[in-house]
Parts: sequence; C-alpha cells; structure tokens
Amino acid sequence: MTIQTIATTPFAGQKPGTSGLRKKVTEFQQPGYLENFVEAIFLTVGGPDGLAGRTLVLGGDGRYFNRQAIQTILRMAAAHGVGKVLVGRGGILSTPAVSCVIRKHGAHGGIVLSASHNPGGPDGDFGIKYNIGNGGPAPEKITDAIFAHTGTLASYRISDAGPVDLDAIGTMRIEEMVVEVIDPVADYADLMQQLFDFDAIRTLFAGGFAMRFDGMSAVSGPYAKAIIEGMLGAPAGTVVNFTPEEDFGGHHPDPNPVNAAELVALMDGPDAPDFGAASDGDGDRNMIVGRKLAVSPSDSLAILAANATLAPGYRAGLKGIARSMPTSTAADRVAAALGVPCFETPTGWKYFGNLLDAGMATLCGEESYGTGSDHIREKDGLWAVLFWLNLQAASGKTVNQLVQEHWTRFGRNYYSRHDYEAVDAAAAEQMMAALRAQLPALAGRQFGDFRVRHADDFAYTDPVDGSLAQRQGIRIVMDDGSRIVLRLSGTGTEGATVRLYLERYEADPARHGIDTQEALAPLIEIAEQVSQLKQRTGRREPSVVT
Ligand code: VG1
Ligand code: CO
Repeated sequence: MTIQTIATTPFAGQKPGTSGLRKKVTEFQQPGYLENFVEAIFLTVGGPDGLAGRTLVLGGDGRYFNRQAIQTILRMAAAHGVGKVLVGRGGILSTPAVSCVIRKHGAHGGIVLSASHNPGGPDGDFGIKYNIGNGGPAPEKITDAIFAHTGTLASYRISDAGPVDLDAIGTMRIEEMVVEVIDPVADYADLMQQLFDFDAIRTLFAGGFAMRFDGMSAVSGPYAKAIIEGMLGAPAGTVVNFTPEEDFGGHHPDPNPVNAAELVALMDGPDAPDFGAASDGDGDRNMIVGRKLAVSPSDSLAILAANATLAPGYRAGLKGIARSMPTSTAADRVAAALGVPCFETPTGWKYFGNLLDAGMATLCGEESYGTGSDHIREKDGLWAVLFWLNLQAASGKTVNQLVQEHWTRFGRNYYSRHDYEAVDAAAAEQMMAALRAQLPALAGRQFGDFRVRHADDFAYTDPVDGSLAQRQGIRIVMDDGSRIVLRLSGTGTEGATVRLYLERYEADPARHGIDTQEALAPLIEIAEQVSQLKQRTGRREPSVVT
C-alpha cells in the first residue's frame, strides 16, 4: 500500500446546494469528479493539523455508485491521515443514523452519500454531503470553503490499497487508518428507545393495532424492520419494501401522496390499517397517514409540538420550535400557546443546527416531509413515525382524532406545495428577478378579498452566530396571515424546479372539511397573476402537487 498524489484539474459547478452536492450519477462517474470533491472536503475540514488521528463516519442510502464511492473515500481518508472511519455495514447508513453515530462516538464529522428523494440507478442521481461534529450538515461557511477548494485543485491524495470488505462487521486497516464496519442500526435504535415509550407501543401492537410502513426500497427499511417489527413486536409484513435497492425498485423515494400512491390508496380503502407511514431515500423524511387522511407535514410538526410531553424524551417540554420559512405557520400557534419562541429559518436542515446546539429549539420541521428534534442534527423519518406511534399509544386516539382535535383547538392552516420540475433555468431565474422587482409595489395591494401586508425576499440572520443568508425565497403575506411563497429548489439536477407554497388559515371548525386545493384556489390565482409562472415556464400545470 502506498499513498499517491494524482494530478487533477477542477470541475466547474461543484457547489453544494440545499443539502450537499447532487448531480447525475454519470457526472459523478467522470474520472476525478468524486475525488476532487472529497479532496476539497478534506482540505477544508482538516484545519491546520489536518485530519490526523480524527474519526469520521461514512455511509449512504445504498443507491447506485454508493459502494464504489465508499471505497474511494476510504482510500482518500487513509491518504489524509484520518485515524479511523466508522462505516455502516454494506455501506449503509441513513442520514439520521450518520448524525446519531457522529454524536455518540464523538467523531470529527461524517460523509453522507445520498441524493435523498431524487431517483437512483445508473441514470439517476448521486450526492455527497459533509456533516460536522455536532452531527448536522456543514453550515454555509464550510460548504462555501469546500466549493472554493474545488476551483483550485491541482491534485488529490489517495492510497492504492485494494477494496475493503464492507459486508462483515469488524475492523481492518488501510495504510495506518482503522476502518471499522459497524451495524448501521444499533446506535440509532438505542437512541429511539431512550426517547419513546417502547413498552406502550408494544402494548398497542399486542392489542391488534395495525400499521403499514413503506420503506420505498430505500435506506429506512432495515431500521424500520429492526425497530417496528423486531423491537416493538408489530407483525411481520408491517414493514414493506424494506430492502434498499440501488435504484429504489425504480420508484421515486420521496414520501408524499403522489409518490407513495400505493400506501395512500391502501389507507383510503376498506382494508386500511390504523396507521400508515413512509420514509425517503436516505431515511430523513416521513409521511404520516391516517385512514383517508395524509397529514400535512406542517401540521405534523405542530401536532407533535402540541403533544410532545406524551413522549418520555420530551416530558420536560419544549425550549422552542423552528420551522423553515415556507413551512406553514401552524407551529407558530402552538409555540405561542406554549409560551416558547418559534424561529423561521431558510430551507434546509443546516439552518437548524445552531438553534439546536444553543438549546433555543427542541423541535424543528419543514413542509417537505421533514421533522426532527435536538436528539440529532438531521431531520429524522423513523423518529417522526415512532413519535406518532407514541402519541397514539399514550392518548388512545387515532391519527384522525389527533388531527381534528388539533384543528379545533388551533384552527386549520390549509397548505399545499406546487412544484414545477425541470423547467428552463433561465425562465425560472427571470421569473424570480421579476418578482423581486415587483416587491416594493406589492405591499398594500388588494387582490380580491386579500390585501398584501408584507412582501419580501426572505433573509435570515442566525441568532447564534450572526451569519446572514439572503435571497431565500419570495414571501407574500396577506392581512389574514395567508401566504404565497416562491423559491427555486436547491436539490434538483435538471434545469430548475420552481416551488410555489400556499397557505391559508381557517379558524372556524365548520370550515375545516374543505378540499385543500379549493380552499387555496384564490391564492393560487393571485400567485399566477403576480409571477406568471405558467406562462414563463410554458407549463399548464404543476408537475407535482402535495
Ligand atoms: C428540498 C426541500 C427542503 C429539504 C431538502 C433536503 O430542498 O424543499 O425542505 O431540506 O430538499 O431534503 P429544495 O432546495 O429542493 O427545495 V432531503 O430529504 O432531499 O435531504
Ligand atoms: Co432525504
């Protein structure tokens, strides 16, 4: 084994987006492409003393190219003098498990290989993300530094050692570096047991409570199988699609009513179990489904917050709640009722890290099926599902009852997101520029029953370190609190994806049964009038409505 220095030249566009660097697999397969980005990570996070003696965590969602990338990264880590790498067996670690393992083992950081909800396979997407020592995604100052390094690289360092066996738990060496293959589930399952009342959930299942968890042939399957069936005693067959496939079985591992249509159809039909749930490619998203009711992720955050003390890990109450800007303001009402602060952050989990580290927030959530807490520094799909199981076990109420009662107490925030995927990037940019130009004229403007109270391009100053994130999305807030939000996705790999978020508050319980799109129709119209989204993108309809 020898350490080699390989000459390279920079690749354009290795800029991490909302959640790491995501590109087509074919782009990652270019010689040197992955290596350059990993070299840039190591140069950035090593500091003056390099990475000598440090521990890193490494794993991914099992998608195509995962195993190959892991072998390359291990050989590069060895060349950079890393002391030890903890790698999930088979190269598997869900995103929340990486966060958990980094924290539990006091690692310097970790590398997550995932493009999350993006499709996998040879023609699909791949991704890589660096997480820091708190277990969370690297903040922008680090991702910016990584990007800067990618522009100036002339070489990278790598050991010429052969591939290591990832399939057996155990320890081996590459150069001086220790590679420890760990059980991907154990540390995570242990943490879940500390947070939730597993006895009560076991009793619930023993009493005949029926559930379906759809692993979407992605990474959460092994976790859900071990915890829900193994530890909580749910009958075999409760967890379906539990084997991570390199192409996710050809499915889109994005748990929403469109992509998890089979689960939603089951929950709508005569054979519906009591509870349905699903997770995404890398296991950090969750979908919660009751009978004939897919819970809006924004509502899920609010409901978990309002009932948090039913779970042992949250018995002491919440320090605060944080939500991303496009997420509905349902959680704000709960925070107000609890007398705790509610923070509004830009899209992406990296903005929650400081609030969690500082003890300013306990629960966090995003409208994109992401919910989490201070137990780790990533959103956590299975955690949310276990939280909902705990609520049902402790309260004896169904998902439907919990949701209805919440709306009766706090009012209902009708909410929807319309995605226009893979549209022409220039047209999308022009639309955003035109929106920005209109902002000053929007305030005070009347649109039918709605009057604009406030319109801006969302900017966020981190209350902990003062860092500023600008241009995070156009926000149009009406007098009654209804909102229209427009932003461009930072996770796509084709053209641009425009996201239009719509929210309308309804206090009157007699009006809580309206179809969501109908309730939002006037706002959808105003959004089109202001943005000319359809005309500019040449689309008659959104690609996905959730
Ligand atoms: C999307 C979601 C965002 C989420 C991000 C990563 O980002 O909107 O809320 O944090 O994906 O989720 P964007 O920039 O495409 O809107 V995951 O589960 O793909 O890591
Ligand atoms: Co994800």
